Amino acid sequence: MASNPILIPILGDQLTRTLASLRGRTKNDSVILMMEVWDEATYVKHHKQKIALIFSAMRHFAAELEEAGWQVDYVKLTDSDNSGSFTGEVARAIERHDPRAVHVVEASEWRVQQAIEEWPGKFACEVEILPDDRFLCSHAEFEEWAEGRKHLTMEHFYREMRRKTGLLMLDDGKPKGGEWNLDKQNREPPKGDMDAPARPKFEPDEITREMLSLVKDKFSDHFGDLEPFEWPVTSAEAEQAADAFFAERIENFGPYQDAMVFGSDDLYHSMLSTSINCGLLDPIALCERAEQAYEDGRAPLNSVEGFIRQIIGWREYIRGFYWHFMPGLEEANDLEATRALPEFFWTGETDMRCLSDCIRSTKENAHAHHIQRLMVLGNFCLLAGIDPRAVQDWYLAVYADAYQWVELPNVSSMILYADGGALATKPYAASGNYINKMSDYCKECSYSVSKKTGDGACPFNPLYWHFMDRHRDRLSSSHRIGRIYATWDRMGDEKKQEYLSSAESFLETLEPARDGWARD
Ligand code: FAD
Ligand code: DLZ
Ligand code: SF4
Repeated sequence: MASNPILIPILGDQLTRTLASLRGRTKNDSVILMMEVWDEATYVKHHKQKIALIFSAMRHFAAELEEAGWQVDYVKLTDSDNSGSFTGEVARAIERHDPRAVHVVEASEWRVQQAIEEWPGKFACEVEILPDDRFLCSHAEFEEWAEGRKHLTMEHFYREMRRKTGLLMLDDGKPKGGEWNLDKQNREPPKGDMDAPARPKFEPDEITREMLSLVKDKFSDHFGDLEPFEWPVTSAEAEQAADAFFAERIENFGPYQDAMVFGSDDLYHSMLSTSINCGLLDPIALCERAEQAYEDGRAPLNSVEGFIRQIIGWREYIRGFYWHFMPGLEEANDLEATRALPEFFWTGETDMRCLSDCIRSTKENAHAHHIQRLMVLGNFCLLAGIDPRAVQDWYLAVYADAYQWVELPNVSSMILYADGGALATKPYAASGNYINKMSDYCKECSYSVSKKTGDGACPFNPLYWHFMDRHRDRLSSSHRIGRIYATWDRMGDEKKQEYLSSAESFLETLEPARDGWARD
């Protein structure tokens, strides 16, 4: 290399060939730095598959860059001098390469971005922090949109993103099909024989097998099954997974988005979040493919609009929301929930069939689909009043697609209403009735979903009213909830007391999780 190079650190969720820090650089004026570091692998005790996935994807990405002629300085977890942190490793790389500047793309997470922002003061060379333009909406654009709004309504943001991208838009500025949002068509309960085509599973190659051994050796006390390990770990594999989704599952994605079937973990979901979030897939390109499926007559508008809304609506909104409310969001606990997370969240050992199936899928796949995360696991945490910090740690640790920027607003704001309604206008609270309507869980559960109180009653039933009753002062002002309190008020005192004491008896049976599951 003729003169001092540019040092380009690439983090584990920045595995994108068109990353801003790589654009415009030449292969002989830059050194790429990738770092497996203990801090990242253990700030929560991530699911074993999540660590194997990130490390394997990082090593594959480094190998591809090298193959293309880039100089990559790759620090392995087990290198004897590894300092264990991004900052420590950049400092060591500066000593090795004497760069004229460090060019890094901003971190997706607050914790890491705080560390990066200290680099200019710490290092002698120039440090340039570039915006992550893999997201559609920049921080400044979100702030501009949020400015002066009483409520940050996702639907309004989503329409802006539709206009900005032109996705599913007509030339006259109207939405294709005449409506912006077809969610009402996307609430079909499961059919008797839901036989969704299986997603492609990827056989571990030599690099992945090495990572599986590493995880077995170093992270055996972390939650979750390591094998079978079937995630895509390269952009080529991730594209294959996307091809299969667009060929076989998008058609039914919309209608069955909220359906749950015992033992069926993927249904018609894309299963692409792990690849999108670490940078192997371009989210906007996926939306364009979805629109093409509609134009070609291969998928109905409700499926395509639903998919596009999840990505340019929810995913982008959640990211903007995170940066808007951090750092306070981590501490938010508007409903003053203090109960410990139950031990069964880590073991799956509960007689509640819905919860045990969602936790089984989480343990086996490092994945559960959205409605399981929201209306089974999340609903339980909300109704039982579990401490938001414990719930955050659990969701961040157990899902292979979890990074704090996307996990925290979904947990704190969407499921726990811990931010007092900044995201949702009312809590996503439901009794067993909802789960029974949208799944086949209840048929063979040892609890009875139709029984409201007492022995054998579905615990969600009394928990629902216990939640509503204990938060009445806080929630009754919402016009969307008034009807529910009217129902409660029509019940006699005796019935109300039965609900409350059933819920309390159930809550007393919950064994708190032992220390050490989520953090050392
Ligand atoms: P699909 O159902 O196929 O949806 C397509 C894509 O839309 C997803 O891949 C994802 O990129 C995006 N998407 C959908 N819903 C959301 C959402 N609410 N927020 C952001 N993006 C969304 N998603 C994560 O990527 N990481 C997380 O850590 C995460 N934690 C969650 C925690 C809770 C409590 C809840 C309720 C949801 C969470 N989600 C999270 C959102 C959603 O559950 C997952 O994105 C989805 O299950 C991933 O599976 P899929 O790729 O098959 O998604
Ligand atoms: C999730 C994760 C893990 C487990 N390990 C690493 C790592 O060792 N090196 C790395 O660069 N990234 C890792 N990641 C992803 C990072 O946590 C993620 O890129 C940042 O937190 C984003 O802010
Ligand atoms: Fe879950 Fe209640 Fe149905 Fe059992 S009866 S599966 S606990 S909702």
